[in-house]
Amino acid sequence: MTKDYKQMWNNLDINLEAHDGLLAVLSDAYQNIYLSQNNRPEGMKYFDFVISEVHGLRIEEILEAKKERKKIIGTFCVYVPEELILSLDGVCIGLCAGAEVGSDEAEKFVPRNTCALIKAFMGFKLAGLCPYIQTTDLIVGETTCDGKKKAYEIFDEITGGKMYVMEIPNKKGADGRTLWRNEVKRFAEKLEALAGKKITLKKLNGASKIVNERREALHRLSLLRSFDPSPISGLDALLINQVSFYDDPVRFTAKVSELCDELDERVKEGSGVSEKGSPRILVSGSPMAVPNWKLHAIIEGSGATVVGEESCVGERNFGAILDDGFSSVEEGIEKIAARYMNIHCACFTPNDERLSDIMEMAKRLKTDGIIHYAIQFCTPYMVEAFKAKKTLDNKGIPFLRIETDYSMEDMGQLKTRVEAFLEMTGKGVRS
Ligand code: BJ8
Repeated sequence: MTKDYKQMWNNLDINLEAHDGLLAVLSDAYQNIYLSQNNRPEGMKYFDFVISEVHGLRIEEILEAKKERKKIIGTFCVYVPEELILSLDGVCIGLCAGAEVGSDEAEKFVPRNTCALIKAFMGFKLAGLCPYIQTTDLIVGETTCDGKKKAYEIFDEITGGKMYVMEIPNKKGADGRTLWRNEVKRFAEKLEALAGKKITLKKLNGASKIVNERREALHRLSLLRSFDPSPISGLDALLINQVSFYDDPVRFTAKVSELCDELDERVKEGSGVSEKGSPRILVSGSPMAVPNWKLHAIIEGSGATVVGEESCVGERNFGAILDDGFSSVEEGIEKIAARYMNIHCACFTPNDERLSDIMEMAKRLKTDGIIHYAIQFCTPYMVEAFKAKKTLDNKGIPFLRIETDYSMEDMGQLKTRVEAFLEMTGKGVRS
């Protein structure tokens, strides 16, 4: 950290002692997992810096924005339309949910067999460890999986009534789309009431451009990973996708674009993070919120490269580009609603589009195998894995199903399974 933020954290009611412990663990993990990698692109220095300041400088920036009367909106899902938040000069932040913290406190409110992501967002708040939650004016939930939608009722009480829940349909038919369009309108009205101003066409077009440019930069990064050798590790690409949820979007896009220029050069030189011909793995499934780096660390520690994430912290977040350049706010809201319905979360039924996305990515990224990742007790992804496996088995693409949580206890067992899987792909384990 560039300076001492204790006073700021204290003002935000952070549990200083526990928070110091969390930052120490995070820093060690980062050192071991990230900074020990070979041949990292220079452009990763910016993202290393962002992570080192994850609860420092970025929080300071958000508090500055609050002083300028900007509203801080916390989110947990890629269905929340960021364009609307930015069009009212708000700041959109994906909240902390990727580490095993405050589980004991969380389990006083939710059953033990709740997914780690839900327990983590409750645990971060209950243990006083997330400065982002403390800065929020509104926290937006969604009726996606049952665990989340019921946990939000409790979270509303815990956060003193900050929750606002968007209703997401279960099916994408005409009725579902109408419901969703109305929800997007209702959300726009909620934000307008909070900000005390109206969304203008100019602002909505400007905000849509900012978010689309970030999507395009992340898409460019994704395309660069299709080269062999990949010019960037899966761990680094995952980190960039994680950072996209809380960094300033304009600055973030500029930094990803700079990094991609460097990666272009690497591709021309044939230089990468692994030997040409190393196993290439697509990870598909539940989202991996920061600092959940466990599976990528195991896969890449076994000599393979993760070349893509069919995940909300990955392709599902940036894959669909918004048809922007609206001629009215109403048209903008229609198109925004339509764009978000193109995200293929396992919470929908049927969800065959996700299977097509996996196939498309497997082909584009020239993958040797797919590792399906479900957070333990995440029913939508655990169940959908069966269909995904059947589809990929039929195409002869190796497929491994993994269910795990945020603890490190099963690291050895997972490594053995991943190594056996890499052998099965015909590429074997390289170290
Ligand atoms: S669009 S994946 S971000 S809901 S891991 S809490 S699903 S039990 S996070 Fe998600 Fe939006 Fe869908 Fe994406 Fe429930 Fe599963 Fe836990 Fe999950």
